[in-house]
Amino acid sequence: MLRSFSFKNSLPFTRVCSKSRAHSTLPGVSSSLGTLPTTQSPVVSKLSFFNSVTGDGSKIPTYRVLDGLGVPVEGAEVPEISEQFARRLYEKMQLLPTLDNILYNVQRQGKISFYITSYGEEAAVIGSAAALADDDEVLAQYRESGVLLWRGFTIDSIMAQCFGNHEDTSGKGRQMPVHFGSKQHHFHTISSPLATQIPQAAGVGFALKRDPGRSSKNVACVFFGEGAASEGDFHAGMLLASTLPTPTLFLARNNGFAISTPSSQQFYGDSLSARGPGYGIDTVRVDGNDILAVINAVTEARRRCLESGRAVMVEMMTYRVGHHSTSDDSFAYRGRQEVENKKKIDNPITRFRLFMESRGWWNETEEEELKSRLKQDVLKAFKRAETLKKPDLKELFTDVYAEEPWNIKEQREELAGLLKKYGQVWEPWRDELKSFDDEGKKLLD
Ligand SMILES: Cc1ncc(C[n+]2csc(CCOP(=O)(O)OP(=O)(O)O)c2C)c(N)n1
Ligand SMILES: [Mg+2]
Repeated sequence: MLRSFSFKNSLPFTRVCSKSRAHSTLPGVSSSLGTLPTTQSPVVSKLSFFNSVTGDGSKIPTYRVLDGLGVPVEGAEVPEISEQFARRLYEKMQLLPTLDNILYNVQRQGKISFYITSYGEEAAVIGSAAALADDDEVLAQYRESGVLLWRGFTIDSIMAQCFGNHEDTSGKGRQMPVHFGSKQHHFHTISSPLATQIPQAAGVGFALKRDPGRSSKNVACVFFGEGAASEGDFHAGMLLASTLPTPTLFLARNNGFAISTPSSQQFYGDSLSARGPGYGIDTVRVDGNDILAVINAVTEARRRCLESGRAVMVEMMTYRVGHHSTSDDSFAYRGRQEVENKKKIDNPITRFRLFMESRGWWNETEEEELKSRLKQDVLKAFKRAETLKKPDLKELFTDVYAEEPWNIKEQREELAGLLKKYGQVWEPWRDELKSFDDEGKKLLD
């Protein structure tokens, strides 16, 4: 077990022992008055309010392994990773901005409708993925495609989903770009309404607990932003997971913004970490731009989750360097200089690269080779994806219901009628129909 950082699961006047909860009193307060009959709460005679998890009013600390220049901080335990593993981490971190750069521009060219980048959050996402088992169930928000990449989801599959072509086997082209899902990779399909994945994850944790083949083997891991944590669903999910209890791992990406709303307007207390102990959940705050800190924290959090069968939370402090999405211009609400500074001072990729260089595991030539290879791979996949046809048009009406309801039938028949009438005579439709595998013909059967 790691000793150099601690999880919090108590208010100031209690201490958590490894198995049972022992309670001492606030400094200077006598506990000789015993406890209430209904709880273990010690009775005191001094009126005292509290508003801090640390007890002394200080902020919950942030766990770090590497400093901003990739040098281990004093007393830190560097996880024992091999050169090969470090290279895999680095390559996947670099793949994210390569994909983001190209797909952002592809959206700007009007070839896909939407895109969301992971800029600045590469360590939080790849580090978490690396600390999980590949068959842990992941319920993501939308900025975590790196988990899929870590698990072997291919660049072609990323493109297929974004273009909605017939290789998008999970969504069959019916989802917005970035709404990835893959049963094979234990990655539940992203849903746009914020925070819905959080109570769902508590339920997935419950299902795992009830499955003899997977209980004590897998966790349900849920990613969410600090903005999503302002939704009621966050609290419902935390409560459910902590009381049932279920092995649910809460991974919060605190990246400073919910579109244009800064995190300072999301909470008044000590951010998300302060909420964990309120639900009796072991919690730790970590530097989310330090991949080694993320790996240590998530590894230990997952271990606790499995050992106790209870929820655990990790809050990863990071910064959203990119715009919220292709529908946003973040310079309307934050300064360019602030973003430029963050890119330089706290860059998660540079930090890890410097660490690797200090071990003799990386150099300038390899850096250039990797970047050029990744760019070629992504461009090749993009060019291929845009030539592939979309799934059959009739797939638009399938899969949601076991039996087709009357309103879907009505819509399907209406479209079939319009296609019969205009499909071959109206040029825009004739051209558009060619982009589907069945050219719309199966709808007319
Ligand atoms: C219920 C709901 N309300 C609003 C939105 C619009 N929306 C999409 S993303 C977002 C911000 C979420 O911020 P955060 O959870 O911090 O995640 P981040 O984008 O920073 O990764 C909002 C408000 C939505 N998708 N769903
Ligand atoms: Mg955010």
